[in-house]
Amino acid sequence: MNIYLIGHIAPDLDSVAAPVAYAEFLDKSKRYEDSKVIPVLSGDVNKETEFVFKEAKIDLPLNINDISIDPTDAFILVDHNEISQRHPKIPHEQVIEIIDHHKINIDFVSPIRLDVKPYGSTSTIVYEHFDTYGQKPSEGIAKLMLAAILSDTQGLKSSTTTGIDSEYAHQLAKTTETDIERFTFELFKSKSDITGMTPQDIARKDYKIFDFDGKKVFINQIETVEPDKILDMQEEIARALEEIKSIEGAGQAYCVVTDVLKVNSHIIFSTDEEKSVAEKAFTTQAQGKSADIGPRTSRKKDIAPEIERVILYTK
Ligand SMILES: [Mn+2]
Repeated sequence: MNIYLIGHIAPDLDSVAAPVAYAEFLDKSKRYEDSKVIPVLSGDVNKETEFVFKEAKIDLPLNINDISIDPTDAFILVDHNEISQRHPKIPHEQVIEIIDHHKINIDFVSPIRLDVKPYGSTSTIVYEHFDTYGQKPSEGIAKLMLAAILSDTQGLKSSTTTGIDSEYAHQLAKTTETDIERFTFELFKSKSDITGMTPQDIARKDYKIFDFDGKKVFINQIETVEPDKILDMQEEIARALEEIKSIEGAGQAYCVVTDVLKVNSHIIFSTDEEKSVAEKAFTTQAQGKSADIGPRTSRKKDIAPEIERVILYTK
């Protein structure tokens, strides 16, 4: 039997790096000795992920669409747990384990292994396994985990960053002889690259679909060192959000543009309803199709809960 490790749809770096790193840990620790542990992709990778895997000299995993799943195979969900963020090819009853750092929203009929911690990245939880069980990651895997921690925590600056993220990032930087500041800037640059992307691609660059009490809400986030490039396209992005809503069957859609150097975000929306939700959620005043929402840079901690609160409250 195969055990597939997989991140969320529209995978970001952590969602690709953590499954690959965790697969190495599971191999070394022999937890599932009778099975083959195989990381797989839930979708196309972004430019940052491409850059990091090249730097670490590690091959990208296969896409889940290119493998055939046997009823005896099992799945480990990495960096997500909600059904709305899960690849549709994953059979619910074949999930045996979840390793994640997001809010829990699950319902299983039988017991599964859960490893959920409020750290800045899933890769931090994975490295904690190596550390706790006295296993040493290979150099490439160490680099992947370091990159994912720095990426998810916006260079250890986001509000989700914990002391453990910082401690482990420094340990990994030491073993891989990496300069954290310089590497973070390279990650930011590769994240900001929108060459060849349409407004629709931009509006889907790093999205999550949330279920707020039965209402589907699409929230995309773009982390960039050049926010004006995106904000200048707000009309086109607003139109793309409209198309996305009808494709995804979502009631509302937002695109958050985060300036990772200034630690500040803007939110782009398309309808008056969304504008009013954004203004209430972040006590701000919209201008055109966007609003400045201040130093809120974590979607799961600073942004999604505020939108959810307004949607539930004004229901
Ligand atoms: Mn993550």
